[in-house]
Amino acid sequence: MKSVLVLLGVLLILTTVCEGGVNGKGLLFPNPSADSFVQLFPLKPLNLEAFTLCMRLSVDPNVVDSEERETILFAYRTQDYDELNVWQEKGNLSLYLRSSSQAAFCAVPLLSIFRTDLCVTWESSTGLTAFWVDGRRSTLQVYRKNHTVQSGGAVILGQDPDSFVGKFNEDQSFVGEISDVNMWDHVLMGDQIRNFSDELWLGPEPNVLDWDTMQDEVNGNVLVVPKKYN
Ligand SMILES: *[C@@H]1O[C@H](CO)[C@@H](O)[C@H](O)[C@H]1NC(C)=O
Ligand SMILES: *[C@@H]1O[C@H](CO)[C@@H](O)[C@H](O)[C@H]1NC(C)=O
Ligand SMILES: *[C@@H]1O[C@H](CO)[C@@H](O)[C@H](O)[C@H]1NC(C)=O
Ligand SMILES: [Ca+2]
Repeated sequence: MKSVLVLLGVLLILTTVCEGGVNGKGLLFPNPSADSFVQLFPLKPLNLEAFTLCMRLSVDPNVVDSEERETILFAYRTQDYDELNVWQEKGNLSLYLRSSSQAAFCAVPLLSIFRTDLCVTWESSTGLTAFWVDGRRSTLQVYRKNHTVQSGGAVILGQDPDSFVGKFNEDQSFVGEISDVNMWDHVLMGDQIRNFSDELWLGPEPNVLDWDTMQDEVNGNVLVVPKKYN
């Protein structure tokens, strides 16, 4: 019993639940790891027929841009599936919807030591998929037409879970900074996405993931970067 209590105490110290969210701050994943991650708690279940997912990213290019590496940028996994994952891998950005093998690939410039504003948009009715890098849109692709993203998963930054919030792999971990992870349940207009990139955001308020208000849970060696570094 005593050792259980000690273990519980250690777990409590390792896990910081931030009520009220990261509130505009950033997250620094300083080195590759198999146990540092941040779980985000969405405002509503992710059963989605369309989405816009945006975030700001800078990376350690010596690690993340090495030719053979796959680096997870965003993971949403249910018990059984990689439901919505975004990667940088072998020179492309990629979006996987309920698959670990079939993706929409996009050969945009690699992430760098300076901040990149990245948005991914997808809609079921047409399958149209785009990657937006610093407000510039990639060529549209058709991917997973008539698919629906399913609820019941966990949103994780920093690690790729191969099971529900588990089975992480250091070689796929994120190394760098992430902030402003926001998600809407529809495809925003190009002007709105460009304004996200220019930090002239006028709305609409994110209704699936809201970086300023959602709850999060920081695990392991992840630093919360004060707002003054924005
Ligand atoms: C990434 O892009 C390059 C160039 O467009 C392509 O040759 C390569 O096969 C792509 N990698 C993957 C994993 O699709
Ligand atoms: C779209 O998906 C729904 C649900 O999976 C299915 O019932 C329907 O037949 C599909 N429609 C087309 C046009 O594939
Ligand atoms: C984008 O920002 C500009 C400048 O603040 C504003 O005039 C414009 O209405 C915005 N566009 C959208 C679609 O929010
Ligand atoms: Ca994995």
